[in-house]
Amino acid sequence: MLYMILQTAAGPIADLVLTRTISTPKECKRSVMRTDFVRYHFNGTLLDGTTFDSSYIRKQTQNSLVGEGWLIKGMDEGLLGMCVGEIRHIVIPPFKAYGEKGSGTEIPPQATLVFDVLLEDIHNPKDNITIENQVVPEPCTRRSVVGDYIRYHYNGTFLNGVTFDTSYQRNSTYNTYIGMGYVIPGVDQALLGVCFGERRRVTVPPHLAYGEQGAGDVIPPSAVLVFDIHVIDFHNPNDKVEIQVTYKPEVCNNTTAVNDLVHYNYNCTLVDGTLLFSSHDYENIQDAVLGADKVIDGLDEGLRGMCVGEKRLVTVPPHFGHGERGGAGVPSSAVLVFDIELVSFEKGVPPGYMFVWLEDSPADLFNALDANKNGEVPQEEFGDFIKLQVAEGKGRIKPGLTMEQVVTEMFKNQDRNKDGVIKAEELKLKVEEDKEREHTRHEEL
Ligand SMILES: [Ca+2]
Ligand SMILES: [Ca+2]
Repeated sequence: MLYMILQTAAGPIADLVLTRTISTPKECKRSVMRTDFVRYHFNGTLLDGTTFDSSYIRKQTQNSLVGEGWLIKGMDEGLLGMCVGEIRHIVIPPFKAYGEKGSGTEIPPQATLVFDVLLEDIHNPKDNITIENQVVPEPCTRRSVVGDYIRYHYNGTFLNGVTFDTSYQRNSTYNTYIGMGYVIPGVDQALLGVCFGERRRVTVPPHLAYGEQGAGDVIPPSAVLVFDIHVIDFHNPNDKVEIQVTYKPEVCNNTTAVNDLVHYNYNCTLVDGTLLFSSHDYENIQDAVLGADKVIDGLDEGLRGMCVGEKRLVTVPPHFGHGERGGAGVPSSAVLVFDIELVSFEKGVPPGYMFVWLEDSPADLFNALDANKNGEVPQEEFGDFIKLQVAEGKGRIKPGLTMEQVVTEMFKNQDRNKDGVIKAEELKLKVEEDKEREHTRHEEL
């Protein structure tokens, strides 16, 4: 009845749009200005309470530019200054609504219109993305660039706070290349220049998100999207294994190389420090023959050139680790950090060898083997010879095996007719065997 009185009162008050805020949100970072684009819900009634239109009945928001003549004059005015989440009661005199003619069958001539408006969304067509709530971990030694591959978690909401999608529910990160159009432009932009572990909130206007079309049932047309992003890690497909020496003993004469048997301790974490594996999980110290595909390529590389007691942080991009598929306990495309310590190592021999000479082998090897010069070499004589070479530093056996295992294996190979002794015509160096095999292969070709 109050409005009846106002409407019939004399003077300019009849031309005024009356607004009354019913409810305001706790936070209001932005309010409606001319040229903004808004999405709102409304109930429109006549003064007698008859509903003439309702966005709730239509089940979609009213979407419009403000102050550009898309709406009736009274609504263009009445929406100004509203915040997302605000509910406003707006009373519009006929002069600023449909005037003397009314509209269709619903709105009679000279009708004052009453709207209850809930503002859902606001942006300006000139908006870019905005980034706020940034938390950047220290130190940040690297920032993402175009072409990097990133893993991140996100929570996606509308401006009204309603979540439309979240990676947390899926329990795995969202992974994508950056700046290559695989995600909406606003997010592509927001993922640039981030650090490992960084958190940021990005607000994306619809023209940098899903536009006027929206996306399926999930994103309404012209919706502003807010993403709370948590960067887990990123890498570039060109990244190499990164080795940082954290401790180097003063004396460092011998260093590890391919074929060596290394004994090491390690902790393997994600870049955020989440522990995945540790050598402390095992009873025995970890060992591996370098270059023998025993460990992932990145760790193999990180263990080379180390001296005993040295410590390193080795950062392994996924293409030198467990790749896009991940592995047991390793997320797909994850960057791994190994904190390693070399405990000891034994110099190795090339693949296929049991023993290598560290200096020239004797000119007449059989004669050297046949210590008692009886023309044949049983296993014991053979074993004594190999032990002597190792003791004198002239040769080296395959690490990880006992001398007995090596001698037995070598003897078996040389005693070709299996009569328990090696004769001069049986004896052949592995190098010569390999040459012969190579030769045969070529002849076959
Ligand atoms: Ca002999
Ligand atoms: Ca024999």
